Amino acid sequence: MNFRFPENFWWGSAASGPQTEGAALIDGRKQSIWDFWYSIEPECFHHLVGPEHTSDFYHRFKEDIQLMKETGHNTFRTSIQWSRLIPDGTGEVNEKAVAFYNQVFDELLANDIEPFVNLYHFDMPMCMQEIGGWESREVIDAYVNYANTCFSLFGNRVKYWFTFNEPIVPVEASYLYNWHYPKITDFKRGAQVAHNTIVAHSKAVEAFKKMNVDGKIGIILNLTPTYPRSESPGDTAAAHISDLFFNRSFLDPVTKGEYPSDLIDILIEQDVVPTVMAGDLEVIRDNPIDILGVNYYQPRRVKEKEVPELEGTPFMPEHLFDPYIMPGRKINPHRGWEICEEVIYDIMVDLRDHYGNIPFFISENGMGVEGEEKFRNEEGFIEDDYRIEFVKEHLKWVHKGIEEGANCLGYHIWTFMDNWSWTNAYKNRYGLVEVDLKNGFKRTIKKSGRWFQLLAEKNGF
Ligand code: BGP
Repeated sequence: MNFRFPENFWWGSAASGPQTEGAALIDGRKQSIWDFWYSIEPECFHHLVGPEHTSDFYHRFKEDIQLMKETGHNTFRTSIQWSRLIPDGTGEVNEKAVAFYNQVFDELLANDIEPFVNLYHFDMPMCMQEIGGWESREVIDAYVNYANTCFSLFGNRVKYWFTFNEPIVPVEASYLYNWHYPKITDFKRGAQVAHNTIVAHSKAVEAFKKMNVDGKIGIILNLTPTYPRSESPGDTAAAHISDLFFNRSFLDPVTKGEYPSDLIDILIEQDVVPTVMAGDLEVIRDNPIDILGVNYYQPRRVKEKEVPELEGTPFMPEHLFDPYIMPGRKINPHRGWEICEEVIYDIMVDLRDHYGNIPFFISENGMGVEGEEKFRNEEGFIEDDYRIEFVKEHLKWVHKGIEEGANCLGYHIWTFMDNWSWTNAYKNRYGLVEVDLKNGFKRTIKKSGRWFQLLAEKNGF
């Protein structure tokens, strides 16, 4: 074996409630923005497939947890759906949801799989969106109440908590680039959403600490390190700015308790500073996380802005740099994302050297592929050697980072079983386990799932 990992390393996968539970409006759950958006614009979703079924984990979690065992999991992350637990956003708790999540956590624990629980995975309850979503202070309070409810209901079973998954994605997708509902394109409103999300996060961490829950709390960030086209001052300045917007905007406040000062300078200069209420900066300062989840898929490459924006165009970060496509880059054609394995090591070194060597784990990394059924072998399972290679090549760099002192505690693949991926629906498959939509969501372990079991058993490869 060439790559042995530290003892008690976390091997497992990540998923989310909205992408796997199905049972959309069953047992008291109410709409999230996804259910609502699908009801008004189904054409925005690949093959018109919406969030109503999504793999049916709600009914099949026992079978699924057995498959997690068979694929070597010692840990598994999913998320609680706010719209299931507290269907009206605030107020009454849905007892059927409590029973469901308790059964899931108990079943995981009974199978020696540690549950990691995330509280928010892009899934704003529709009733909360109607009162302003993350632009509203009321929604911050409602979220903190929801988080508190989760800690007190499940804190006896769950020891690893995460406030948000990729909180920058709703900012980008719903407030800057017109990808997701409510499709607003307004930087200042996006900045408000980002700030309010960080306040909500910090208040949830504060509540967790006050409650003295026996466990750790953190956040999951998608880090997309930025590389300049060249070492020229213009290109490196462009990369620095992009890094401020897309990585350090969230990473710095949740770990160091403050926003990068040069990011604030840019917002002031562009006249897009969000409203900051009394006490916000203090709550951010006083509540650093215990643990960080790092989702890594792709780097970001930029170059100096070539043609300046027209005077008066509403501000966007891309006014300060241009995207750069590196010649000869390796790409996953199904998703359009660059594959660059060593970037995962650069993230680890950055966390080691600039973020106090904070404990972290790779909380998502994976490869979405369309049309996987063509790789089915005679025995009936999918031979996804490309996925095994993808994971191995990333793990080599993770191993090197650990050897050089980075504080990495585990590796979670995205994802356990093929699932519904937002507007891409079931287009690209990421699972260790196939979900056959034509055969009642039948589950079959792929070659990568079998390989992952050996990886976890041997604690290396
Ligand atoms: C991450 C999200 C996941 C998952 C994954 C794959 O950004 O946390 O929810 O969807 O990306 O991306 P996609 O589904 O867009 O292919």
